[in-house]
Amino acid sequence: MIIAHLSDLHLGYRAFGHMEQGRNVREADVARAFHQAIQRVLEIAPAAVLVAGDVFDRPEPPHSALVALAQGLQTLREALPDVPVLMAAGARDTPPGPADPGPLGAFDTLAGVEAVTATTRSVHYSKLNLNVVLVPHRSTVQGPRPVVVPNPDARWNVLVGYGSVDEEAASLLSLDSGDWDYVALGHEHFRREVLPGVHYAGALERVGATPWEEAAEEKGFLTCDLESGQTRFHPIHGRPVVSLEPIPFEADRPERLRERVIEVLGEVPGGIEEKIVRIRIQGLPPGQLDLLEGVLPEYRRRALHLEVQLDDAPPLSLSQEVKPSVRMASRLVECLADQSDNFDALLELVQECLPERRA
Ligand SMILES: [Mn+2]
Repeated sequence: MIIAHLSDLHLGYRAFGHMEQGRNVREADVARAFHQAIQRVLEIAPAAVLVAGDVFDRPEPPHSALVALAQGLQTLREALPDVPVLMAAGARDTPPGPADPGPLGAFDTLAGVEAVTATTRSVHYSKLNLNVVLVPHRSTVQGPRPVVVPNPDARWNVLVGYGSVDEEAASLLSLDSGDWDYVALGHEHFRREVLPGVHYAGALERVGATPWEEAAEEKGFLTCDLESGQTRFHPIHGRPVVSLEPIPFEADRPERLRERVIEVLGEVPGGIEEKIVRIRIQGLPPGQLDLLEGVLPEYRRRALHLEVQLDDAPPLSLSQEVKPSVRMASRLVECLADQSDNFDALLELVQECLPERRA
């Protein structure tokens, strides 16, 4: 039996202020990624579809985001009428008012759709012999910690939760991974297996504040075959994000900066057109930004977004003379490898290497 696990859709996300036909381009990208995922889910035809939170980008999403979700659910329900869709609200779906269910609450009324926004809910599908426990964000931050236990009468037990599960006191969800056939998590935007069978699917698009950090990571969703425990990643192709290698500013050749920027931007495979691009310059004093005057507008027109980040100059390379600690450590390693050495010899070595002792 295959289940699909999506998370962090962030419908209604907007960024960079670019509009196309009256709509924020990034919002349209995020909706497109969601619809792409739905199409892929239809091909897979899983037994259940799980969405582990941050369905919306904020608790008051634009109406267009509500429409995008409604359309996605409608497509799923029409093509796969027997496949339940189970969603747990994330922090982004949860308004501060404790009695306010937030936008996801409206979707809980639909047949075949569970949209849990406040307290933990356990749903049993006897035909599938499947039990799903849904833990929304609010239940992990309000009142006593939710009790999450599998249903011993079900063949398959799956948990859908939002938050952190690492073995730290601050983690929001405590669970024994051995109790579950699969744990579908939301909150982290990078795909990651926390423990065997416990997964973050990651976001479908690069919706974080620093998309550059996710430039090299493929986005998408997961499926799991509960019989074999095998998971599979299904990539979704969102808007390309390009993070360019930093350009060091050469104070003695300031005119070189212009050339380097043009070179680096020109070398992006496939061009920078319609991409989200970051260029970093190391060691350029902000007062000298006018060195780039006239260079950037053309690239800004071509890219969807061009971010110029000024970094501190990299630290000077270590002095030629190896630092005492490094010297000491390497000598210690040598010394320990030679088992004939005794404690006195080690002590002598350490003293010899300490800076005070050096002539
Ligand atoms: Mn998120």
